[in-house]
Amino acid sequence: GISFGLSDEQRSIQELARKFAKDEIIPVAAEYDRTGKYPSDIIKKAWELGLVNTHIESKYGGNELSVLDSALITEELAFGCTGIQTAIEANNLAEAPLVVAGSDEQKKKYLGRMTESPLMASYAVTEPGAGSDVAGLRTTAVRKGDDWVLNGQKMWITNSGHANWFFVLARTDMNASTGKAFSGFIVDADTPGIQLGRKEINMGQRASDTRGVTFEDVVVSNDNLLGSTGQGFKIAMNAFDVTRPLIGAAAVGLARRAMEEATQYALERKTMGTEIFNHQAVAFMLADMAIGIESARMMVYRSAWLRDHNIKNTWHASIAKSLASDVANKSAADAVQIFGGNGFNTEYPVEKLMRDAKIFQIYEGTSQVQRLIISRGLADMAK
Ligand code: CO8
Ligand code: FAD
Repeated sequence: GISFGLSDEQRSIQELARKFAKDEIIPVAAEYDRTGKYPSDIIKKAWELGLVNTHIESKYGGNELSVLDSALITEELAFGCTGIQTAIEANNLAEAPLVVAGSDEQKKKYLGRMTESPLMASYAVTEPGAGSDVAGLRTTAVRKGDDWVLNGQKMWITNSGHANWFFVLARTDMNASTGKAFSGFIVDADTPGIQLGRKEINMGQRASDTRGVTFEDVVVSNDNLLGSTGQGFKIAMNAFDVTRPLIGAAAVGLARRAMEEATQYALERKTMGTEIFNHQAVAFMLADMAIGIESARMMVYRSAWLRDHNIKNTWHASIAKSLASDVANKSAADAVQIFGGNGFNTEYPVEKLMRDAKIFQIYEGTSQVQRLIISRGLADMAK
């Protein structure tokens, strides 16, 4: 049957992450945003508490948390700062292709090392010429004896300046259909031929590290091919089934922060002889935030739960991700509105929330791509 309750263990994970956000992230978030400094020290502390790499199996040293458990952590970290949370979450994304398709040897080697020390990893799919259209990727991998040789350029790769290894999607067949034309590789970051671009200066989530990465005659052993040749596109998509619910959870965390900041402010700020909370136009903006947050969180939990029960969740993950992203953007923009002039100023926390929120509608599949997946699902159901 349906239960909306969290177990004692889930509540304690949530509490741990909430306390971590309060003590370690919130006090320094504005500073990391201002400087764009990479939060290695915070990530290390989070790693020590088991808040990073949450879904690695216990036999490789991980906590083997479910997607739903991970969502609880993600929402709390994002409440603190989504720039820092994205840096942490990008490890889960990079690891997801290994979790879904890695061999025991590959998992032991590459997931095992993530649990032994606080390393970072990156998921390198997007290119300068192809983001939404993954089938349009131009990076190639050509077989040479026991190795593959990779050439191409990736763009917007989170954590890449600090990554120990990359998941890389490359075309291995020029003629095959999308589902068979690509292969996924694990590539050590110190392999000759890899060149990192500069840290990009982004609108928000500025503590996170995003760069272009060039692969020039990068030799990768066939041992590092994930699954079999031609499976890469499906592996890359399947990884999103794990991580899109978590992007939704992060967006919910940001929206909740906006709601709590704006509620507090509205209860204190006075105009026309009363707290602005008593003006219905203001109170109803807060009510709309609550409606959005509660609904989006339910979809996040549902899409995560489906995945945890081995039920295909692609459609629900897209609904959760797009709904939560839109809720985060509306909530953050309305929080700025409620703060009035102060909302527009960096001395107050909400302008950062508005800048940070925008990327949720872009990365891990834009809001349009999510609607493409959702509408295609409707057509399939109607057939
Ligand atoms: N699971 C398994 N297989 C799948 C899935 C899936 N979820 N989805 C599609 N497939 C299969 C299809 O069944 C099909 O198989 P077959 O050929 O056997 O019939 C094959 O893959 C091709 O599928 P489509 O025909 O649907 O392919 P399209 O070319 O039409 O493309 C999309 C589909 C949906 C448009 C796809 O290209 C897409 O998802 N685009 C968006 C890309 C994206 O999300 N990029 C994100 C990059 S990562 C990122 O942004 C990280 C941000 C930082 C995060 C850090 C953490 C916070
Ligand atoms: P485009 O695909 O060119 O899209 C441009 C516009 O057209 C968008 O509004 C889009 O929704 C719309 N559009 C495109 N196709 C369609 C369609 N068929 N129907 C309707 N509308 C459409 N990628 C990684 O691989 N790894 C990462 O770690 C990573 N991290 C990122 C971090 C940041 C900060 C950013 C900005 C991006 C990151 N990305 C990463 C890339 C991200 O996933 C892409 O930017 C995103 O998928 C969109 O691709 P694009 O930028 O090429 O836009």
